[in-house]
Amino acid sequence: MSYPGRGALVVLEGCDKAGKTTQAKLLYENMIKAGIPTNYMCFPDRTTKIGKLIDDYLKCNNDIEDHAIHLLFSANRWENVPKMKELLHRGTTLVIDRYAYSGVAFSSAKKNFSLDWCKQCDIGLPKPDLVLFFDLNMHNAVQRPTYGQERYENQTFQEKVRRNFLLLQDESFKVIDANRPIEVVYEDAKNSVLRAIQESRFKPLQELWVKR
Ligand code: DGP
Repeated sequence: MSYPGRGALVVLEGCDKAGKTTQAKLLYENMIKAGIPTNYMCFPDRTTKIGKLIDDYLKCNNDIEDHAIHLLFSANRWENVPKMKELLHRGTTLVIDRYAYSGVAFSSAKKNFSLDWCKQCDIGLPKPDLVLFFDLNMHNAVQRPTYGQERYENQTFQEKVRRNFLLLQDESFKVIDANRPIEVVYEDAKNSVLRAIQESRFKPLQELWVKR
């Protein structure tokens, strides 16, 4: 199958344990099976030098000042931009598990961090064509295996994160009810992704949070 034009930039967002990674992998595997050139990526990308610092921070093996860790998460996205652009312009759709919306929603849930300040370092990143926001009831989230193992996984914090995600909604957002069975959630996600692939093919890639 030949796919003219560019690939779509699809981002999966949500609070911890909302099922993003499961859905991102399902989307990736099924797009490949359908012959649609697709790559899976995730942020934080824990494989780079910056990513390793972030990994240690999340596992509470180190402490990094709040502004500094915010900038490191952003740097971890920027260091992957050349690869992302190359793939998109080659016609590959990117399915990305978390992006700058997590950056802003998590950091601005901390004391004295405004949404606006948190956005600054991610302005100009490639803008997603579609953001799937997986909305999971907190009561269901805390029941999921391994909940609570990493730094931000506590209910009060996650409730603030959820509110922040909803404040970041723009025209690319689709809210998905993640409380339903995996297959039902997947159908919803897949249909939106297929539409985004069709619609973004001949549209120029935009920049995130740039005011024109
Ligand atoms: P995950 O690997 O998807 O479980 O994400 C790891 C954790 O890091 C999760 O609690 C969400 C958080 N996180 C992801 N991106 C960012 C970011 O850019 N900034 C901050 N402060 N936290 C983030």
